[in-house]
Amino acid sequence: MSMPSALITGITGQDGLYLAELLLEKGYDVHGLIRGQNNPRRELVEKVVPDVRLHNGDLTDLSSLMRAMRDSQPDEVYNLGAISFVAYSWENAFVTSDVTGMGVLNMLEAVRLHAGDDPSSIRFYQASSSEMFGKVQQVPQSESTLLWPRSPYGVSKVYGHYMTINYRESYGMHASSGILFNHESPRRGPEFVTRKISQAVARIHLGQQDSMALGNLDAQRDWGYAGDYVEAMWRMLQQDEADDYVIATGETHSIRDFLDLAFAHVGIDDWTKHVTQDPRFMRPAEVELLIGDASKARDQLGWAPTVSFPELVAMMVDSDIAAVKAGW
Ligand code: NAP
Ligand code: G4F
Repeated sequence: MSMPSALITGITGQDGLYLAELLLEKGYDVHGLIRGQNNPRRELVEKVVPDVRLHNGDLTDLSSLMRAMRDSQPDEVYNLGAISFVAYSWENAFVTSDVTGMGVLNMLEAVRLHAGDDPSSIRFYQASSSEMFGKVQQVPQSESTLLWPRSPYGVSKVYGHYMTINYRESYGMHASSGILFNHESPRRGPEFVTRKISQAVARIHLGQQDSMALGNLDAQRDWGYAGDYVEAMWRMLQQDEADDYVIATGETHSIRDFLDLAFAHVGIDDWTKHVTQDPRFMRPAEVELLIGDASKARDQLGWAPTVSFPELVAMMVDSDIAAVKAGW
C-alpha cells in the first residue's frame, strides 16, 4: 500500500510543526502550504521537518490552493492557516475575516473541486476555536454550546466552522471541525500571553530584564499542550464519519495562576514587583472564562491530554531559559 499523503496549511505555525512531525512519524508523505515571497519561517520548517515538501500559496488565493492540491494529491487536508492573534484582529478586522474566515471557504472549495465526483475521498480538518464561545453561555463548553464570539477573529472562526459543517451536509464531504481550547508549547508565538510570560520569566531569572507589562490578569483559560492537541486532529480524520469535537483539558486557570507557577519555577514567590498592567494590552471585549468539556473526544476518539498545567508551565519556562542562555 502506498503511504498516505497530507497537506497542512499553517505549516510555519506552532501546530503545523507538531502535526508535521506526528504525520511523518506515522509514515505520511507530508506537504505544507507556505505564503509570502520570502517567508522568514521557511528556514525553521526546513530545519525541523526537512522531509516536508513546501508549496507556495495563500488562503486568500484560490488558484494557489488548487495548485497546491494538484501538486500534493493529499488524502487528508489540515487547514491550520489563519491570522490567529485575537488582539490583532480588532486592528485588522478585514484581513482577519479574509484569511481566517473566507480562507476556510477557499480551502473547502479547493478540496471539493480537486476531489471531483467523490468529495468524501479527501478528508478535511478545520481548526475551529474555543474563542467562538466568547461570552460563554454554558460552563463548561461543549459541542452543543451556543456560540457568542467576542472578537473579529472569533466571528471569522464561527464562519469557517459553519462553512465546514455546511460542506459536510451539502456535498457529503468528510469535513471535521476541531473546537480546540488554548494550547501552548515552547513553539508558541511570543505575542500570546503564556509565551510572553515564559520568555520574560526566563530573562528576569537570568538578570536580563526586570519587569513585564500585561493586560487583564483575571481572564481564565483552559490551557493544554499543543503536542497532545495535534494527535486529536489526526484521530478526527481517522473516523468513519466526519464530526465536530471539543478538545480541552477540562481545567481552567487565570493569567495570575500562570504567573504564580512560572515565577515559582525560578524561585520567585512574589511576582508583583515584576509585573505591571498596561491598558495597551486590554481588549475592547474580553473572553473571561473558557473551560471545555471534551468527553465526546474522550469517548469517540479515545483522546486525553497527557501534559498537566504545571508541567506545561515548567516546560515553557525551562525551554526559554535554555534559549536565553544559548543566546537565541
Ligand atoms: P499560528 O502559530 O499563529 O500559525 C498560523 C499559521 O497560519 C502560520 O503558519 C501562518 O503563516 C499561517 N497563515 C497566516 N496567514 C495565512 C495566509 N494568508 N495564507 C496561508 N497561511 C497563512 O497558529 P497555531 O497556534 O499554530 O494555530 C493553528 C490553527 O489553530 C489556527 O487556525 C488557529 O486560529 C487555530 N487555533 C489555535 C489555538 C491555539 O491555542 N493555538 C486554539 C484554537 C484554534 P506565516 O508564518 O506565513 O504567518
Ligand atoms: O494568549 P492570548 O493572546 O490567547 P487568546 O486570546 O485566548 O487566543 C488564543 O486561543 C484561542 C483559543 O481560545 C485561539 F483560537 C487563538 O488563535 C489564540 O491561540 O490571550 C489569553 C488571555 C486573554 O484573556 C488576554 O486578554 O490573556 C490575556 N492577556 C493579558 N495580558 C494577554 C496579555 N494576552 C496577550 N496576548 N498579551 C498580554 O499582554
